[in-house]
Amino acid sequence: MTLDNIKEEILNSKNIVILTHEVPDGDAIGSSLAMYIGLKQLEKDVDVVIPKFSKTYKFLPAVDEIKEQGRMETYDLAIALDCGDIKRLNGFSRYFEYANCKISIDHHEANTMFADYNFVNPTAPACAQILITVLKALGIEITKDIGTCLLTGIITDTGGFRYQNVKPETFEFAAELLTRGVNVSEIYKKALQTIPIEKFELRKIAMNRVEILEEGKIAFTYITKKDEEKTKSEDHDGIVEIGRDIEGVEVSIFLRETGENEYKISLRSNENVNVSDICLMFNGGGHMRAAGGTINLPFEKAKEKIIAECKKHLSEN
Ligand SMILES: [Mn+2]
Repeated sequence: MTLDNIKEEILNSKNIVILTHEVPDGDAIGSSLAMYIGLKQLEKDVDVVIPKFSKTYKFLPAVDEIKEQGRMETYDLAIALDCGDIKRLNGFSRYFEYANCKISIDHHEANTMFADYNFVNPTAPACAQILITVLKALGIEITKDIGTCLLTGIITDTGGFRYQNVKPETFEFAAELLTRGVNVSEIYKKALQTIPIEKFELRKIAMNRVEILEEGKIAFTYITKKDEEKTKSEDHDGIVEIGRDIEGVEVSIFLRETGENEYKISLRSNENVNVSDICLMFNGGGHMRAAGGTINLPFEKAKEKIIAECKKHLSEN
C-alpha cells in the first residue's frame, strides 16, 4: 500500500525537502510546516523550501524556518504537498526532480501522479486532513504546533468549514486537533479575517473592476503587474471569491498578469459548472468549484477567450 511505502521511504531517508505549489495558500503552507515539524520530531535533516508566501501566514509555528533555497541539490527524498502537478512547483521543481525518491501527498482531483509514490485523496477537503493520517502512521505526535498548522490548512481550504468539500470526518479531525490545544479563534482571525493594508488596496482595485456578464451568471475581474507595483502587494488571495459571492453568479473569473501577454486564470463556481474541466484546457486544473490555469494572449483576447469558454460550460448545464 502506498502509505506503507511512504512510511518506509520517510523513515529510511536522512535529507528531506518539503515543497508545495506556487502562490501557496493556507493549506500549502500549513501542510508543509506540519510535515516539517513532524519530521524534525523524527530527527530528520529536513528543509521546507517556499520561495515566496503571504505574510498572512506569519503566525504559524516554525514559519521562520522556511527557506528560499534548498541546502543541497540532491536530497534523499522530496515530498510535494498540496500540489496536483509538477508544473506548479514552479521555479523550484529541480529539488523534486533531482531527489532520489519522490512522494506526493495531495487532494487535487486532477493530480497527475507525478511522483514515485502518490498518496492522493480527492475527497479530502484539504491536504492537511490527509496529513493527519500520514503523520500518525509515522508515529509522530500531533502537538499543538502541528495541530495549528493542520487546522489552518483545513480552515483555509474549506473557507472556515463553509464549502461543499466538508465531510463529517472533517469535524472529527478538527475536534481532535482542538484537544491538542489548538486555538481555533486565533486561526480564524489571522488566516481568514485579517488582511494586510497592501492586500486590501489591491483587492479594492480588483473590486472596482468587477464586471457582471451573461445575465448575472459570470463575474470577471483582473489585476495587472502595475497594480501590484502600485500597491506593493502580490497577494491576490480571495479576489476571485469577490465575484463568486455575488448573488446569481455561477462562475467567477479572475485574471492576473504574470508576464508579457501572460495571465494566470483563477476560476470559482457555485453550483453547476466544473471549473477544473475548463482549466484543463488552459494548462491547469484544480477542483470542481475552484481551479486555475494560464493563458498566453494579449489582455483583451485572453479575457474574450476565457469568458467564451465559461459561457460554453454554462450552457451545457
Ligand atoms: Mn489544498
